[in-house]
Amino acid sequence: EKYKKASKHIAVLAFPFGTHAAPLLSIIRRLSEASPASMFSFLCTERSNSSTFPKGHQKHDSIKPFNVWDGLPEGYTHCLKRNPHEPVDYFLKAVPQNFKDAVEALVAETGRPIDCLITDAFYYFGADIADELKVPWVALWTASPRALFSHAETEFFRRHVGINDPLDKPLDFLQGFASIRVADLPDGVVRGNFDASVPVLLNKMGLTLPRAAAVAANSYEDLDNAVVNMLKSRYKRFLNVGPSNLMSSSPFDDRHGCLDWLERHQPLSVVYISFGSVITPPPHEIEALTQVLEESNFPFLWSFRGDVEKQLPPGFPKRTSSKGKLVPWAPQQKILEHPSVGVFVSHGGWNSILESISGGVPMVFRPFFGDQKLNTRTVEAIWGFGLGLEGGTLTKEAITNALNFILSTEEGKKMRQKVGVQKELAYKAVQPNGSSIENFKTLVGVITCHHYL
Ligand code: U2F
Repeated sequence: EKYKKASKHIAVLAFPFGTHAAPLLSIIRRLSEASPASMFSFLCTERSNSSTFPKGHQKHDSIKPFNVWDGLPEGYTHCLKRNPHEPVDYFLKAVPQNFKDAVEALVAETGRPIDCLITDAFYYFGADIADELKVPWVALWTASPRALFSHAETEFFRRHVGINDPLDKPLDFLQGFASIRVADLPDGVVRGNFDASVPVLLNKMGLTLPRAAAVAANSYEDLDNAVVNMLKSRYKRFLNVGPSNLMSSSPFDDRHGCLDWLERHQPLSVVYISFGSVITPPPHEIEALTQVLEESNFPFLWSFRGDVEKQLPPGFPKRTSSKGKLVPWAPQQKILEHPSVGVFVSHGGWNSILESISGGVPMVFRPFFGDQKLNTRTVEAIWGFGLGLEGGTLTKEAITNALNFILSTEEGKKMRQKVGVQKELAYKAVQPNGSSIENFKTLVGVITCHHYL
C-alpha cells in the first residue's frame, strides 16, 4: 500500500562486504528524512541486511530491506579460517543477474516501478540497469576521493608506470600525487592481479561512472580539495556528503563497557587498536603487538576480531588486565571522541580515518589491501596526522617507535594539531550551509526529480 502511495520508488543496490552497506544505509536514512513521501527498497544479501538493519527498524518504515542471492554454493559456511575474500569472489560471479532478478521481483511484488537507482559505486552495471529502466543512476563511493580518482584514472596510471618501475617511484607526473609512490596505489591499478574479481570491477567502475547522474562520496570538500576538483571535472555531479558519522547519530552498543573504562584513564593516554571489519593480522604480527603492549606502559583498548584463546599468547589478557582491555567489538566512533584516547592503531580503512579525524586522534597504520596503503600514505605524507609503520608491518620496533613518536614527542603534538584542524573543517562541512549539507540538497534534487537525468 505504502508503495502505491509513495511519490517515488528508489531502489538501492548495496555491496555486502567490508563497511559499505552501513554508510550507504546511513545516507539513505537521511534521504528518506529529506524526502518522506518516497519509498526506498534496499537490496543486499540476507547476511548483510540482518546486521545492517537493527531489529525493529520501524522508525524508517519507508526503507525496506530486500534480499538478493549471495552466490555462495549450497552449504558454504563462513568461518575465521577461510580467506575473507572468498565470499566476495562468489558474490561477484552472481552479479549483476542476482540484482536484475531482484529488481524485477521487487517491481512485481510492490506493483510499483522504479523511479531512481542508487548503487554502491562498485556496481558499474548500475548504469545499464538504470538505462533499461530509463531512470537516473546515482553512485555512492564509500572510500576516499583519492582512491576513487586512482580507479577513474587507471588507464592513465598504467600508461605512466612501467611493469619494471621501482615500487618507490613517485607518481610526480600527476598533480597532487608527487608524494604517492607506485606501491601505494590500490591493488590492481598498476600492480597485482588485473584479472582478479575486485580489480576488474573497479576498473569497469572507473570507465562507467561518468554516466552517473551523480557520484556521491563519504568525505568533505576541504579534505583533499585538489583531487575533489579533478573528480568534479570528470563527473556530471561529484558530491561530497560526509563524513557520514557526523551527519547522523547512529545508535551504539557499549555492552563491554569501553566508555566507562576510558573514563578511568588520563587524557590522551590510551592506545586504541582496531583493524576494521575484514582483517585480522597474521600470527607473528599479533605476537609483536602483544609483546609491545605487555612490555610498555601504554593503557590499551583493543577491538580484537579473532579468537582470544587461540590467537593471542596464553595468559595475555590476564597479564595485561590492569592496563588493557580486549573486546570483540567496540563503539569505535564514541571511543575516538573520548578525551582519553591518544592514538589509533588502524588498518587504514576509510571509515576509520574519518572517525579518527572527527575525534581529533592521530593514527598509526598497518595497511592490508585495497585502498589502505593509499590512505596510509596520504595521511602520512600529505595530511600529516599519522604514521605508516617502518617496514609496513607490525614489528616490535616499528610499533614502539610509532607509539612513542605520537604520544611523547613535539612532532607527535603537531600531528594532533593537524588532525584537530581537519576535525574543525569536517564539523564545518556538516553545519547548516556547510558544503556537505549543500551537496546533500543537490543529491536530494537528483533522486526526486527526473529532469536531472
Ligand atoms: C572496508 O573497510 P573496513 O570495514 O575494514 O574498515 P573501515 O572503513 O575502517 O570501517 C570499519 C567500521 O567499523 C566500525 C568502525 C568503522 O565505521 O567504527 N567498527 C566498530 O564500530 N567497532 C569495532 O570494534 C571495529 C570497527 C575496506 F577494508 C577499506 O579498505 C575501505 O576503505 C572501507 C570503505 O570502503 O571498507
